[in-house]
Amino acid sequence: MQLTHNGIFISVEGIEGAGKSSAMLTITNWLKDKGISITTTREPGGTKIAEEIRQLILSHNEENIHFITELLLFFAARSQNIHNCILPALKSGNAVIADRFIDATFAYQQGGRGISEETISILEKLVLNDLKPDLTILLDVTVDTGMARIKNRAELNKQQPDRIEQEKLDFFTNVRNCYLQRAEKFNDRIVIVDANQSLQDVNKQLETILSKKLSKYFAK
Ligand code: Z5A
Repeated sequence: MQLTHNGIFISVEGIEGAGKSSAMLTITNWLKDKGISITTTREPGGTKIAEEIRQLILSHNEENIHFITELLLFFAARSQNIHNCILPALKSGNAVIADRFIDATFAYQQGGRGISEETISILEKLVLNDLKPDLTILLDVTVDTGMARIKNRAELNKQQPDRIEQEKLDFFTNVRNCYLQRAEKFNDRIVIVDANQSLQDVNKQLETILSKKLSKYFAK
């Protein structure tokens, strides 16, 4: 099957432990089965410089990172990702699948940190310049379930939480609520998946959404 336009841009969102990693894999395999070339990326990250900015954002520092500095760092990484990874891939006709994109900034920096929507929108306009995903999958999980999964994974891998993962439950509740509000506001683009279910059921939901939402991109 051929894409009828140059590329397709899909982002995957959700709080910690929502299951983004396995959803990325399911989406990739679904598109590959249709003969589509895939570029995967993640935010913050996706290019060498953006990955270096990621390290800076997520590591524990002696010096406090001000929330506006943090916001600018997310957008600096995103600018690199857009210009050096996402746009070239879309222009060559690939499907780009991003583990987080702009909705994460509204959810975490507006919902979590309390920065105004207007401030974030100014940077959105500057950096994205009207680029937006064709489809955003929001894996919605309760904060308790998400945190329990992360705790299990950390115990298994003997990992410490990163700088953002160590935030309190309230922070993640606000992040989740902001994601849900955006899903309501942009209901033509953002589709909610109930990620509290088993991996098998989540995958079924994903495949149904992909078939429904992406059929228009494939030639008969
Ligand atoms: N951030 C921000 O603040 N602003 C921004 O603009 C952007 C990001 C872009 C890095 O993100 C951090 O940056 C993140 C948001 C912030 N902050 N935090 N904290 P990241 O995406 O790189 O990191 P993450 O959100 O911490 O990823 P994660 O914890 O790995 O979440 P996940 O990918 O959804 O987790 P997972 O590996 O898919 O699943 C976690 C575990 O649960 C794993 O053991 C799975 O096997 C298990 N799992 C998953 N789904 C299920 C189901 N359905 N049933 C049972 N078990 C499951």
